[in-house]
Amino acid sequence: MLCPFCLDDVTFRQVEAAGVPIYVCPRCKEQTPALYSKGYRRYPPVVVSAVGFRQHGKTVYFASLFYVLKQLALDQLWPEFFTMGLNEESLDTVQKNVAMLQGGQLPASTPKNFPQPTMIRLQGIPFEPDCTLLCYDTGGECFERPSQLVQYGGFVKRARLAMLLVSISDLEDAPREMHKLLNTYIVGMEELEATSQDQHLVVVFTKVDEITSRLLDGWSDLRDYMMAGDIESLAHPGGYLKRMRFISDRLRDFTGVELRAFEFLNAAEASFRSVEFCMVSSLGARPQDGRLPVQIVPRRVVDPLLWMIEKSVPPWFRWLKWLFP
Ligand SMILES: Nc1nc2c(ncn2[C@@H]2O[C@H](COP(=O)(O)OP(=O)(O)OP(=O)(O)O)[C@@H](O)[C@H]2O)c(=O)[nH]1
Ligand SMILES: [Mg+2]
Ligand SMILES: [Zn+2]
Repeated sequence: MLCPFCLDDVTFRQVEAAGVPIYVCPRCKEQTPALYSKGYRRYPPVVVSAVGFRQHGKTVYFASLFYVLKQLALDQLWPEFFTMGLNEESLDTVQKNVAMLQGGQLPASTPKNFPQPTMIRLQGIPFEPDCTLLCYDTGGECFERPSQLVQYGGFVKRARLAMLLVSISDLEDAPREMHKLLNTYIVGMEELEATSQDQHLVVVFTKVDEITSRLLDGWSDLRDYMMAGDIESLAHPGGYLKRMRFISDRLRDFTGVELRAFEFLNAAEASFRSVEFCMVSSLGARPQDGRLPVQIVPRRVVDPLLWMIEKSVPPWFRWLKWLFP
C-alpha cells in the first residue's frame, strides 16, 4: 500500500495506542488513517500533485476545489455523491479553506517544505470510480530548480498524472518559462529515480478570468466554455468528458498558435504518456487589494479532477465496479 506520508509501498502495521488499534507505516512511523488502510482496495489512492511557479494559483485551486465539492450542491446533480475527509488534519484543511474563501480572504504564500497530504475520499461521481485523493501542495519555489524538487516535492514521483498549473497572465515570456518549468520537472523526476514517461500530463491554465477578454479573442469556443462553466453542466458526465477532450484539443492548438510554445508542446508530447489541457478560474474574478470583494464564482475547477481520476485509476478497476457494484 502507498504510504501517504513517505510515499513508499509498505504494509501498515497495526499496533495498540492507549488501548485503541492504529495503523502505522513501518518506514516513516506516521499514523495512517484507519479509513485509508481499511478502504485501500475499494478506494484506490490518486496522488494529486500541483506543480507550478510561485503565485500561479496552486493553493487557491485546491481551496476552490474543496469549496466546490463541499459548498455547491453537487449531491443534487450526482445523487450518490459524497466526500469524506480521512483524518482530522484533512477535515481541518478543507473546512479552513472553504471558510477562508467564504470570508473573502486569500491564502498566504505556501512555505517551501514537504507537505502533509489532504486526504479526501470521493464516492458516487457517475461514470468515475470511487477513490481517495491525496492532495499535495507546496511552495512554487520547489519547482524552480530540480534539486529543490527532489528535496521538497518527492511526492510527484508517485503521481500517475502530473498537474502543471500555469497562469499565462503572470508570465512575461510564456514559451520560455513554460518550457523551463517542464524541463525542471522532468529532470527532477529522473533525479528521484522515476520517469515522466510513466506519467500522464495535464496542463491547467489558471486565472483564466484574467485572460478571457484579451487572449481568448478569436477562440470563442474556449471563451464560451469558460462562461458556461457552472456546475449544472456536470449533470451528464458522459457528455461532459467528451466535451473536455474537445476543449483539450482546442487548448493544445491555442498553446501553439497563440502562445507559440512549440518547444513546450514538443517536449511534453515526447516526455509523457499523454498530454491533456484544461483551464480553470478558481475565483471567477481578480481579487482587489488582496481580498475577494464578492462571493467567488469558480469556473471549471472540476475538470482537472476528472482528468486526474480518468488517468490515474486503471481501467480494470472500473470494470470491477461495474461487474460488482
Ligand atoms: N484573477 C484570479 N486570480 C487568482 C485566481 N486564483 C488565484 N489568484 C491570485 O493568485 C494569487 C496566488 O494564488 P496562490 O494559490 O496562493 O498561488 P500558489 O501557486 O499557491 O503560490 P505559492 O504558494 O507562493 O507557490 C492569489 O492570492 C490570487 O490573488 C483566479 O482564479 N483568478
Ligand atoms: Mg501556495
Ligand atoms: Zn510512510
